[in-house]
Amino acid sequence: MEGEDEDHEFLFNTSADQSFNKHERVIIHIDIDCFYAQVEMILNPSLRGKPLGIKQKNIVVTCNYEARALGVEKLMTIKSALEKCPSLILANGEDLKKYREMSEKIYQVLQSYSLFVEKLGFDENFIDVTHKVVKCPEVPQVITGHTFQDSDGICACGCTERLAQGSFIAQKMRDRLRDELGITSCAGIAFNKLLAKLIGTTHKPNQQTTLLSTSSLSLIKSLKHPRNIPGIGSAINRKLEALGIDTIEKLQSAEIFKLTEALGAKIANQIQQLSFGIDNSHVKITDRPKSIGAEDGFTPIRSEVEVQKKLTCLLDRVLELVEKDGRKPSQLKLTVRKLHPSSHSVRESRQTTIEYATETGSSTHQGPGGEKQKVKLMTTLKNLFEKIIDCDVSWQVTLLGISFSGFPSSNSASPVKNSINKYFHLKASSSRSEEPQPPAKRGRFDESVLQELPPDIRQEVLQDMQNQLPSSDAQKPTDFNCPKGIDPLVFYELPMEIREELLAEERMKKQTIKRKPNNLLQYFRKAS
Ligand code: TTP
Ligand code: MG
Repeated sequence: MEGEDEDHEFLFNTSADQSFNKHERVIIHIDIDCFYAQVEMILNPSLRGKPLGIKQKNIVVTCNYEARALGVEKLMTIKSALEKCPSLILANGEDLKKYREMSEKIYQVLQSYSLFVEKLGFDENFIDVTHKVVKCPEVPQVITGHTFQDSDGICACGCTERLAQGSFIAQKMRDRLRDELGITSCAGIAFNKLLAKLIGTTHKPNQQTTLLSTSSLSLIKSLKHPRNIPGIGSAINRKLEALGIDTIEKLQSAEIFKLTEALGAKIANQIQQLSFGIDNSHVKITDRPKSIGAEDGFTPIRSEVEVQKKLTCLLDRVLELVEKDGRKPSQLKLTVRKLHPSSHSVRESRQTTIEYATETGSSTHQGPGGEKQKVKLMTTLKNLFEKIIDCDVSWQVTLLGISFSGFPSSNSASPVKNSINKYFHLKASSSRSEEPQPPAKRGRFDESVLQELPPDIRQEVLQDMQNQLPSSDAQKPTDFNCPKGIDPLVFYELPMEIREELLAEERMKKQTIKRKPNNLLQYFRKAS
């Protein structure tokens, strides 16, 4: 999202990996156009073509581009927005459920292109498509969409060709979002996350822009003030201003010891590198929590009525979190801390399977459906409590905790899992043949091992596995496995069986085995 004022955790960790200093990577940043407004227009098409604002309390958090043309801006008060545009239609945007659901669908579409998708808020995603980029000289080098280039210089490392292919992939992603979900978006394509995010905003709405690496410094300088660099929020900015640093150039030439004194070494280094457009951070695969819960500790309570009061409050809090998360849990756990007569405490938990209804009528479970569900859940909690505490003898409790888990994982059918399986199968396969292996021949891998790894290590493992994929993996066309004379991007779009057939033809040709002319190969050579 634009316009963030807080210093959030660094999205752009510049110290991550110096080997990325060249322009090896291809990163796409996708930001949905007027996100909440688009969702409202999809749900109610009669709003299309009319100026529409989405309100939360007395603020217009966003508005469609018709309203923007009439002077309405994001984060205006409703009063000023209506002064600018009296015909503005206002939709209530306080129930986030529909936006969250669309956000999830967008994420799923993007994940079908690359395992490396990092979700940022509801409507932004970074996608690393480096591994999708074909190292074939015959690939079209034309950039799809706009190009940001302020000089004639072209980098010799091959990044322009890679970015051109990235722009082609970005267009495909955006086309799919439009065709499948009816959503339009903007994309930025560059060799790092920071630059991809920045360049994507230069042509809006429903457009995409590619930044050539030779122009990255001028893009950064065009931001003018350091506060316009994503990652530099108001707190850092205040400290920079106190040092008299109010332009990008001043930040670039600032003495590092002065920056370090004010901000600490880590941030000082990071922001100075950002001011040169350097960002080596990885696209981190977005993880979701395995459980959602809350606990409450208190002075000892001894009656079931008090327990019920506490659990009702806790349940309300946790249901709100579950609702915000948007997934449907299948397990409910109660944790109780019992105070023994000898005054030592013991924690004990019990868990059970639940039927959780997602359509409860309101995001805060206040509707009739929500009330019914709460009553059912309270009964379940009471049963769990009675399994932990024998209510017939005296007892004291000093903590209660509720947690939901057993969410339908992104795991079972999602493209992520499939991709992870694929990579592990390949890695674990004893065969290092250049030929694509049928799934049955591939090794098996316990995926939980991957899930247990810390995110950074997991990222490295996945990256490493990608690097080790046999070049014949049909998902990853390279100059080695794309038949000569065929546009690899055309090749990549073909169904797997056709690709395998083409590769088989090519191999046979190489082995100079006499056979009749290859019609399939001829066809694609002509077509591309
Ligand atoms: P943005 O991507 O900043 O805005 P947008 O998608 O509406 O418009 P643009 O075409 O310029 O990208 O934010 C995404 C959604 O987040 C937005 O639709 C509404 C919501 N939002 C807030 O809830 N609070 C905020 O302060 C902002 C800026 C956005
Ligand atoms: Mg947006």
